[in-house]
Amino acid sequence: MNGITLALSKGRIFTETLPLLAAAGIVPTDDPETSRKLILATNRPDVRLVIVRASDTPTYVQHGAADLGIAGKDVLLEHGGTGLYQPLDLKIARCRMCVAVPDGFDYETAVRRGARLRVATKYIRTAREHFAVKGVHVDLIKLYGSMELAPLVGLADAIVDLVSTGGTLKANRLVAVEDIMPISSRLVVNQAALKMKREVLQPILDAFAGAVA
Ligand code: PRT
Ligand code: MG
Repeated sequence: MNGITLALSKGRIFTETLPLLAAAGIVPTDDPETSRKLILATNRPDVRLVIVRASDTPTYVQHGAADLGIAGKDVLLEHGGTGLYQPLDLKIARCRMCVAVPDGFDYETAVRRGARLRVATKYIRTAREHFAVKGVHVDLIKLYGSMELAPLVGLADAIVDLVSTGGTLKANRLVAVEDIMPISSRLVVNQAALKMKREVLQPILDAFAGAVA
């Protein structure tokens, strides 16, 4: 294909990317929230969008199935970033990566005593790194969603998860006890595509950069 393919997940990333696309003169002709199509056309015949699971975006771009994509830093850290050029923090879909425990659980004391903590998370790599640096012994339990449930039913002592409004933690009587890092979404570009398709890609990257600034 001569044109370019942009990988996006639906939901917050798609919604918050629309203004950036508009700045690059790109308007999708379908709405992924209502259409079941996974390949969406745009007003530009040389630009199409593919709708993928958020955690799959780096994989599509790494293999060149998409030339560029938009993915959360959380997702990129777990993927590792192989084969990806990451030129731009788009500052969208912002949140924080946190450690959270049930309200009343004495996390500080547990850590100080060197207790072995059971931590449930979707973000194994990030969590392993965080606790290794702190010298805290953990047993990591991989989950794919609804991490907030794990401490409530005795699967884990703590979770590592994303927090934006804090509403989900509150509703489940959990409290954030550590901030691991701020998270936002990044533009990722296939390294080979950047060389081969620079003429089409560069103006889009520039428009995104202009819209973010
Ligand atoms: O939903 P799916 O399982 O397909 O994948 P996903 O959850 O990875 O995708 P999506 O579309 O929900 O999120 C895409 C990206 O948005 C993530 O990779 C993050 O970079 C970013 N983002 C920003 C968030 C949040 N804010 C967020 N609040 N991703 C998830 N959440 C979840 C969080 O995990 C927790 O369960 O929302 C809940 C907390 O929200 P508050 O507002 O109650 O604090
Ligand atoms: Mg989600």
